[in-house]
Amino acid sequence: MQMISVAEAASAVAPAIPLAYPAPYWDQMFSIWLSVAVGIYLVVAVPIFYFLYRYRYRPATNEQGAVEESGHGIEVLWTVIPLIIVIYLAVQSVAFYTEQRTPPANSLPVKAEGMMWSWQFEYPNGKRSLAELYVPVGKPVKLLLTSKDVIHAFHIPEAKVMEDAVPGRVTEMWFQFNETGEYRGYCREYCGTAHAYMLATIKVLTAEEFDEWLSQSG
Ligand SMILES: [Cu+2]
Repeated sequence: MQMISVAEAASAVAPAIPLAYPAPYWDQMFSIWLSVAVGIYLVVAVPIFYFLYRYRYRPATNEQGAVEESGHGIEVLWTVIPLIIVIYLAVQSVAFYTEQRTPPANSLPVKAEGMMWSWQFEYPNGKRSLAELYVPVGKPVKLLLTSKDVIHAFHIPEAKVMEDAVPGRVTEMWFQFNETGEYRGYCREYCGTAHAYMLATIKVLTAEEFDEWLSQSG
């Protein structure tokens, strides 16, 4: 029960409506791992300093350390407790990872093709855009990535998501913005001279604006 309350505490800290998904899954996972790590650190480090002082060297009184004969109980305890913690972290991580990697069923599929040195996007009705990715607010978007030449990677810092764009292969990632505005997508795999300028502007529109943009012949 102690373990679950750590997760609950971490999720309670996250803002009600985050700017972009799947960022909160990473943030929650980070909070959980940090809480567990700090807890373990305190359990280990605080007694170390106490024992350093408690059993410090004193001439003539304790020059020979006592031999402690302890039962199996303590060994079982320090094996079972870490085992439970590790199993908890593994199960929790797989759950968050699965959510971060699995596009929701109602995702808008958009093809993204990387090339030296730009991004081209193609929407379900065949409309294309270059270096500008138009998406509706509050709706998950599934990017189907590939590349025309070398390996690139598409990265959206606000959504804390990144995926390689590999020639001859289709990879996928998903994200969702909950506020309209303009955000940046970056190429995050070094791909040559103009790699640093291989950006995409993500234009997050209202649903109406997006439908209107999509229906205009471009
Ligand atoms: Cu690139």
